[in-house]
Amino acid sequence: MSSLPISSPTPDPTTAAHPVALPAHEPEAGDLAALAARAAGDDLLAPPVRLGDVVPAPERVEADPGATFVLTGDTAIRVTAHPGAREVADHLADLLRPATGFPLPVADNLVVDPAGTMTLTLAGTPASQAPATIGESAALGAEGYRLDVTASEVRVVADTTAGLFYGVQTLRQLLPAAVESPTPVAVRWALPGGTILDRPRFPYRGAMLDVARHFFAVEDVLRVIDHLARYKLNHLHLHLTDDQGWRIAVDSWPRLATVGGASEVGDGPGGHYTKDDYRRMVSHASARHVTLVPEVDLPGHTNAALVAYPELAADKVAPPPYTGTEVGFSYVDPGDERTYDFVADVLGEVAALTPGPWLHIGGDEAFKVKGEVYTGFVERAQQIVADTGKTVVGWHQLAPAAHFDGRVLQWWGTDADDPTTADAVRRGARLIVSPGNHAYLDMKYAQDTPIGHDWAGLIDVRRAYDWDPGTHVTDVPTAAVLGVEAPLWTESVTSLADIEFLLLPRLPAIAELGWSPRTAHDWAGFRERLAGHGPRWSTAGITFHRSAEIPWPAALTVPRQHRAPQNDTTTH
Ligand code: TNX
Repeated sequence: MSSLPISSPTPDPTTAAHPVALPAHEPEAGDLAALAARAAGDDLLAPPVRLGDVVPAPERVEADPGATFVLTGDTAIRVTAHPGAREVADHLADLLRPATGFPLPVADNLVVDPAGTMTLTLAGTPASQAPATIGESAALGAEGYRLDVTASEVRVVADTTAGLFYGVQTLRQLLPAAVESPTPVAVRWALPGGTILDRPRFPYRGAMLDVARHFFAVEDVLRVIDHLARYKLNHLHLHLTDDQGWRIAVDSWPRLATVGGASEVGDGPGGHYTKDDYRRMVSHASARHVTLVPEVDLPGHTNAALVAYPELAADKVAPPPYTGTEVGFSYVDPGDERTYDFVADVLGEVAALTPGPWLHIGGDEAFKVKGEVYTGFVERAQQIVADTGKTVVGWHQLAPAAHFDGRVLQWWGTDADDPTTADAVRRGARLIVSPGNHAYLDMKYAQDTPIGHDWAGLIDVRRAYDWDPGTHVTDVPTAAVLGVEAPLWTESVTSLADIEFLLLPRLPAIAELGWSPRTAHDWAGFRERLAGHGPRWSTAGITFHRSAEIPWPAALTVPRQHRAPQNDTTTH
């Protein structure tokens, strides 16, 4: 199916009217708001959000300015009787209840009267290869959805629960920004009418969080997962180990976490995730259709492991803990068989904890392990990953090593002319693209950004947006591109507010590159659509960089639970 250009016409306010249903129960805050709005005659108002105002831009949008759905205290959510679909419906209700104050009952059968309902329909399952029964759903694929909004109902149809989940994320963005409020708000909960047909350009859309340079609590990681899900990103790569700290418990090598985890950049205490902590992250992510990609960085970036187990060092002497920000000095001994026991034990335990298909072995900046010794190590590590049943991912420094079936290279270069990577792709590798000078979220926005790096240049929102993952690396065909990922290294990042400040608003830019058809790529349109997210983040208490490139609404208020980076820069 060819992708159609985005259309987002302004609804005609004179035709947008429709009746607000009267609540059948004791009126609540939202009902009162709807009644008040009706009394004031603003049924005639167009919904505040236009159907095309979605980030990432949907593949196809057909607005129906004559139709507006208004959520009331009587709205119910109906869903196909299927555990995964039910989970999405409950997620939708959880998203809408705090701000609306509506009960929004969820019923997992489809026989209820459709009027006034939001219906999530699972049209088929890829496992059964059942023929799709509803409209265009046959073309929706593994993550696509169709959303129909009429005056009387809202329908999301998808072939998979992931597709339903993405339909729900779109729905959320189509409601007024007040929907992000943690407490009831009196507004008219209008949804713009029309149809959206949507599915992603790339199957892998991700972000990376470095929890090794600074350690972040489980709750912080869960919140980052929420941010990803909002923008239809489906992978969180966790950089779990580095010189400054080892962050995941490994039963067979317990000192990795207890000793190797007790440091971080600067003077902080560090920390590590227990296996239960990690399982919590896995389950929060999977409920949001996000796959965790654990990285154990090898053979370099391993000082913390050597502190815990000096037998892994070439000289068998424990180095002191490292809390600086240099790279490239440490390595596990590639000439000692015990190192491969360590690699197999660690990767085996991490694989067993991880339901997703990927296992990332790093491979970057191992400056002390060169040439054939390096490629020999990588080739053994690639086999060890395969022995765990996972597919190997590594930074593009793995490229010179022999191809291994299914392997994926994560390209983080700044010069797109990279014959070594292109050659690895010719030998069968697929690519995740993370150009340092476009997708690195630890780069400063501008010279005066108080945290972040600039070795790959300054990355303002436009620079994060204006490139094409499908054609970026010379001589790598789009078909070899699995997707895009935005890494956040945390040498200078010490709090959740810092994380959010660097993520937003660049993460949605990367998300659009991963999801939207190339025909939708349009900086002018993107910055307009993105502007509407400022009030959403403010209302939800999420920190973001108020980049001057984005025409934020004038009424953007400082949120109550505002958490700015230490030297308050969010107003830049
Ligand atoms: C390079 S990107 C690194 C990291 C640093 C980062 C800082 C990559 C694979 N390695 O070790 O944290 O630069 O931007």
